[in-house]
Amino acid sequence: MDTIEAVLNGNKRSIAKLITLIEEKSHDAKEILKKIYTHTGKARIIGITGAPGSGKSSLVDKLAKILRSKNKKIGIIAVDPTSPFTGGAILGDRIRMQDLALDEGVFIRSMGTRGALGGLSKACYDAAKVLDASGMDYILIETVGVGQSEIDIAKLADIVLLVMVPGMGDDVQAIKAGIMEIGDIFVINKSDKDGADRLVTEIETALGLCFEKKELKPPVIKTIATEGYGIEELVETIDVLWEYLTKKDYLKIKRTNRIRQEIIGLLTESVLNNIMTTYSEKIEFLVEKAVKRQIDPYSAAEIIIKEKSL
Ligand SMILES: Nc1nc2c(ncn2[C@@H]2O[C@H](COP(=O)(O)OP(=O)(O)O)[C@@H](O)[C@H]2O)c(=O)[nH]1
Ligand SMILES: [Mg+2]
Repeated sequence: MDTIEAVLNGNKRSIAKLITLIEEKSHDAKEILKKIYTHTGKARIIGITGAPGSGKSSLVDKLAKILRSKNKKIGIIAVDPTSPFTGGAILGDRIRMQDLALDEGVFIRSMGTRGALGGLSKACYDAAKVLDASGMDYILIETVGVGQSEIDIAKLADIVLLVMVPGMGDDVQAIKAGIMEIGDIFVINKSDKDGADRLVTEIETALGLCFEKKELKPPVIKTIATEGYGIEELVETIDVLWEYLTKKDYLKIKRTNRIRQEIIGLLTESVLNNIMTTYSEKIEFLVEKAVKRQIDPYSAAEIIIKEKSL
């Protein structure tokens, strides 16, 4: 069980290997994850989401550098819906983050979204656990904002930074689409462009309506990631929000929901797998019958459930 020791000691090669095992859904990975679980729960998991090109990677890079100057250990996971080896954006990220990658206190990994329904995969969730157990103080998870992944990141992260840029035209739509609800902090990046102040006002107005009765309205921070402007303020805002979430037990509630969802998800997967393997022929037989309208789908499902006597 050297791997466990090495991972807990923050050995980057062992961490990388374990994440690969997780991606391959290896049985060993599951056994190791069981054993390291008690060492998780200390890292602050920060999700960074927003449209492609909004500057998420640039922000992550600058955030990581400031956190490093405070001697914090950082894990970075870049989730991309395309293969990590074909995406030009990821290549760009690699080059940009090269100096970070050489830093002993930083671990960077890009992961695909395969596995989950177009969203953040279970593997990403487990990889975050590995980084957490390995002693990272912060885990920054960047996801391309294309629908389901934003919702998933909100479930996975303790704090979600929603990145928006002025002049994209889709900002108001995002507000309408309810994506606003997942942001704990709104980052208006590319504030060097026209319309940044107008976007801030628009978002603050929308948030004012959403959060009328709630205690804490999500802060809105202007940044220029390429120049490092606003990043110190962003780090401070994250810290203040962290204190608040901890003091009010909100963090505990959020994490409790996350763990409950995980257990229910595992149960669902296991029960379903079990049924599918044991009753695949019977299910096919019932499918044929339902196609011929000799049985309805409800009764078909009930027959299987009764056989299984769940
Ligand atoms: N003008 C300006 N450009 C930026 C800013 N932040 C990032 N960029 C540029 O926007 C492009 C996309 O940035 P990237 O971080 O890869 O975005 P991502 O796709 O959201 O990860 C890059 O060319 C960056 O240099 C900013 O604050 N202002
Ligand atoms: Mg990126």
